[in-house]
Amino acid sequence: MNRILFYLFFGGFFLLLTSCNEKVEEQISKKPNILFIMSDDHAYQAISAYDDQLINTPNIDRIAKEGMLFTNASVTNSICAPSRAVILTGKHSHINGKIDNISPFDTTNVTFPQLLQKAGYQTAMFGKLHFGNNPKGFDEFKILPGQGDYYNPRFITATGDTTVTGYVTDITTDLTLDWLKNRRDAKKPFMLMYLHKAPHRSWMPAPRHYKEFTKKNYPLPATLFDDYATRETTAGPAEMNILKHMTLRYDLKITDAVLEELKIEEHLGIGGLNKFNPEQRAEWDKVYGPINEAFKKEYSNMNDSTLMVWKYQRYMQDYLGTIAAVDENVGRVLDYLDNEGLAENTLVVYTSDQGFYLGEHGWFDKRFMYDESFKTPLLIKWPNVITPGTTEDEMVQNLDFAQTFLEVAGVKSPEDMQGKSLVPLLKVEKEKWDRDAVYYHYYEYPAEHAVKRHYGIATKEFKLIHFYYDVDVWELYDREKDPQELHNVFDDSDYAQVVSELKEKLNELRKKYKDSDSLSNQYIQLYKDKGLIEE
Ligand code: SGN
Ligand code: CA
Repeated sequence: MNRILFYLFFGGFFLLLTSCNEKVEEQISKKPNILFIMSDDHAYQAISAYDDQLINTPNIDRIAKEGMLFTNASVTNSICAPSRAVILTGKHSHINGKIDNISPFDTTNVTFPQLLQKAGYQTAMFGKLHFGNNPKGFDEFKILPGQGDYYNPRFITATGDTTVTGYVTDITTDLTLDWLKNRRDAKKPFMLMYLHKAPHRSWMPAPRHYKEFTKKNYPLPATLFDDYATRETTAGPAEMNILKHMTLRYDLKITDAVLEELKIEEHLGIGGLNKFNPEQRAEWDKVYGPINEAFKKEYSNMNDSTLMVWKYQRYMQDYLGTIAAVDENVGRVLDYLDNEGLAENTLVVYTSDQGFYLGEHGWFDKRFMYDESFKTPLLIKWPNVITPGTTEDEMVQNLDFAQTFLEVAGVKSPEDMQGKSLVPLLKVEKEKWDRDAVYYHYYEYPAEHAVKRHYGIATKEFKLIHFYYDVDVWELYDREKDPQELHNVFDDSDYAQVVSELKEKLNELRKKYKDSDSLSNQYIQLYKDKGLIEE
């Protein structure tokens, strides 16, 4: 009797597993739609699915609730246009050639949208690309020129430019929904890139969020007053400290009149404020006027420490204010997919072009291989494939998107793409994921924010970084013991063995990805040729 029960139970369990797997395979074979949502500079610390201390983002969180939250997603080069080039080509910056924001993207590169378009996908892109040229492989695109504007933005289209009155996050979404509603061919699968400018500097929220966010006070990050000990020549010289480098006028919206009265001189202009029409300006002044008045009164009593805290709070109010609109608009698009019955067969990704410092190490901006800018948010939902509410801690990178989307669409990836499809991780039954280290290389120096050139390797336990060009400095972080990366233990004899093993592993990765000192030198020469650095 017991034996019969045993066979019945395990037989049933086996049948259930087989039918689950069949369902997953059936769904995968369906050629799903792909919706790729990316914002610009959106720190994972500012998504409540990761951390709810700063802001509530219920709509972005929905993607994790219905799908998967990646806790170890990183970029290969933490800066805007290079990250986008890596995403589109599936190749590291040193191979696709887009090492920084300065040079235009080489359009002879093959990108995954071109391959999907050839395979019968409809393709469209709306929002920020930041390439210096138009994207290839898209049936339709409306993109912002360069960084684009928060208010009344101009868009580049295949048939000419158009300027739209309003707020960029709302407009990018309107354009996206308009395409889905009116120009999508229901007979074909689609791949849609919906790319927000927000929350990029200079952090200008939508009018409906001015009041709520400027009233808030945020918890101070533990490393706000980092003194950069053990990182004196690398983190130390970076020009992205909130106290020293964040500007009152451009970043924190203190007016010329107030600055003049306080005898504060600043070189950066008024940014997006000059794009307002009179009605928009009036709405802005109603809320930001009193902030200016209060600052005028308080300024003379401030010391470095109180000014740092004041600046941090102002920074967070505006940065997070812009995210509120991103979250609402992501909700609009998800609702549309749900209501039209499209959600069932659509894979949705939410990510950022890189992470961002929200006061950690005293900083704003990104670029470093330290966690807050190296890691990036990643949430994916794919009904009937991903088990809702899953958390995934394997090491994945923006390098992996191209091959993931190609596999999802049943298209073979070109041999020279360098990532790895995430599909095995997305399936209910995980196949083996044999990556235990990732590679990183940042180039844009000398340049704004003064973050030195560096490359490195990260495993779950350690991070080894080499800063070069005008320094020759190695750093090692014990990620488990020192998650805030405050103690460079490269010279600590206890870690000698780790250093030697990681150096070897780093060399292997550099070989595998075809990076080398001679390539680094060629990219330095490029800066010399362009007159960006002196011979
Ligand atoms: C602008 C910003 C920088 C930022 C870069 C790159 N300065 O130059 O703070 O690091 O963009 O950002 S600003 O004065 O123009 O706002 S990226 O996301 O496009 O790479
Ligand atoms: Ca960016």
